[in-house]
Amino acid sequence: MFDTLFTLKIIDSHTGGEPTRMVYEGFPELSGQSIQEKLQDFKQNFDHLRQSIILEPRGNDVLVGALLCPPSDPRATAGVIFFNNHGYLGMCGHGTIGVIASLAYQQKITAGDHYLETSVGLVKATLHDDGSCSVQNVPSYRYQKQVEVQVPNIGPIYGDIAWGGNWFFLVNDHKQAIEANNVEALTQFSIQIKEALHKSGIMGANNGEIDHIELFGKSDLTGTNSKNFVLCPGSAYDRSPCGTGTSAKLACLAADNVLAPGETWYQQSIIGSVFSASYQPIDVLSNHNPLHNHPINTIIPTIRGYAYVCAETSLIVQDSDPFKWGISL
Ligand code: PYC
Repeated sequence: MFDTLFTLKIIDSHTGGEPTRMVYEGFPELSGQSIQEKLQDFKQNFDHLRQSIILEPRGNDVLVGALLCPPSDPRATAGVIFFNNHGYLGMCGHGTIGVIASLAYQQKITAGDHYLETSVGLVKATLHDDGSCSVQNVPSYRYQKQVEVQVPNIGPIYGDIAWGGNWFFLVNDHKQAIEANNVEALTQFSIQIKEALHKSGIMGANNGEIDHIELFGKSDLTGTNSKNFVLCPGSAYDRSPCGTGTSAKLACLAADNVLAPGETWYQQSIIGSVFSASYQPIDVLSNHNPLHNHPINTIIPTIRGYAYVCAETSLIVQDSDPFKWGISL
């Protein structure tokens, strides 16, 4: 007898090379009204399903999961909980673009504006006629400028702490080559910074853990402003320019008065994919993020990119499978 324990229907896509696995059927109903409440239920009672969906042998360390849930906000097309090999993400820019492309593939949405409810606020995603998607992200801001962290065997590193839907430490001055053939060294360097931040007790507002490290270098593609390397929680690097990381970058550029509202910033990723991005000051738009008071210089970023659908399939988990909850080393 075939001992199927459960089956989950998924659509895989990638946004600028960074994969998203949208789970749209088969997941147990989560308790709670808001996505934040549902996230708590997911964490407490179904974390083994996160591992089964994301970890090998069904997934991999680069993958970001996006569980669709009923939204509590009547404006939203869907609620979405983002997760990866390490745990849960507040917002995910590339993941939002992936979800929109997947919903369009399923013919559940057409071109136009759509809202998604995330655990850190409502985001507006606009599917354009050319297939690209603009994400108007949650309010983003720089929390602290040029914070010093002493990194063992490296020395002092200075970076900005900014919120873009996740917490980032953004470093311009690092003497590393931001090149695709240097990702191993960049990963180790960024892990050391992250560990040093943690050991030094350096955090975002409200003790938010800084779980993304973003290094910047000169872009090598005409028309782009910058190239980045983003270390995600779980130690995989973002193949895309990172939607929340680009939002955090815009917040720093806005705070430094080097990018005007409405001006476009082209952010290149370590593998060469590009997001275009711009912002409006918070008072221009009335988005609301309940998790954060809005400090001075808060902006509403908009990130635009393309996602492509790669697979539509079912994950099958057999009860007798010794790796039914993934391989966690
Ligand atoms: O695009 O925001 C993003 C993201 C976060 C982690 C991976 N991608």
